[in-house]
Amino acid sequence: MRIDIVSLFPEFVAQCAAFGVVGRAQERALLSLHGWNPRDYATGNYRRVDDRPFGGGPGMVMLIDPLRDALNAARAADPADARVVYLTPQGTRLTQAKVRELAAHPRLVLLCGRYEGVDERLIEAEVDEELSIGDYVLSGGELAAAVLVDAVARLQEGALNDAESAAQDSFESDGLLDCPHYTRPLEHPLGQVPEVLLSGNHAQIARWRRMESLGRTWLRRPDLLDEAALGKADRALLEA
Ligand code: 6GU
Repeated sequence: MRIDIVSLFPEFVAQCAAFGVVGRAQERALLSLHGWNPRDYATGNYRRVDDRPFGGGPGMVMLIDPLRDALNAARAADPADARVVYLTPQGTRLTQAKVRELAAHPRLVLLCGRYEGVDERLIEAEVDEELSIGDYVLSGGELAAAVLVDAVARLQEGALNDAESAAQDSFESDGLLDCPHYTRPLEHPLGQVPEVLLSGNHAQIARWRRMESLGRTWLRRPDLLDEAALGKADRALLEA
């Protein structure tokens, strides 16, 4: 998968993607990242990329042309049809379902705004989809782009090692929160390891983990239970 980042700070997103699973995905050529800076397409002595908003008010708005030229340069760099995503708090909320959908595209262009926003005409003309990563304000789209890059990279076939993939399957497929995990040492001043995990009884262990997942989801994120893939046995536990 190829992802192009259009941003005043493309190196920032690249740095976020240099480590761990995402860095490895790049080493394995499952992901390639390319940055495009609107500043490089700005004209005039000052290389302006923003200006004051019509109608007045605080802050600056990003100019159409430098962004559009950077976007077109990104598009022209590869013939595959790119899905253009603008990261903005006005977008629809990013979910794992959306991540899965985007991860299946061979090519994404991520547009990061800075300042108070981007001229709306550019968004209307060039953007396929607007996404937000949550209900809080970031000073630019770069961190959101980095979040999206990480989430789609780890879904590329071969990005995760076997153990990571297995963990991913059990958690991601049913939409519940993960259960608690423990490792050595068995005895520790901070507490005990639940007995069942030492039993060697795999059916009991699976049942315990399922109960923990259901319980945590019920306590912490009851909203997820409406969408979760629950079986009859799960429903019986929750409704008891
Ligand atoms: Cl995508 N951009 C900005 N600037 N702030 C955000 C966001 C995006 N998602 C949540 N907050």
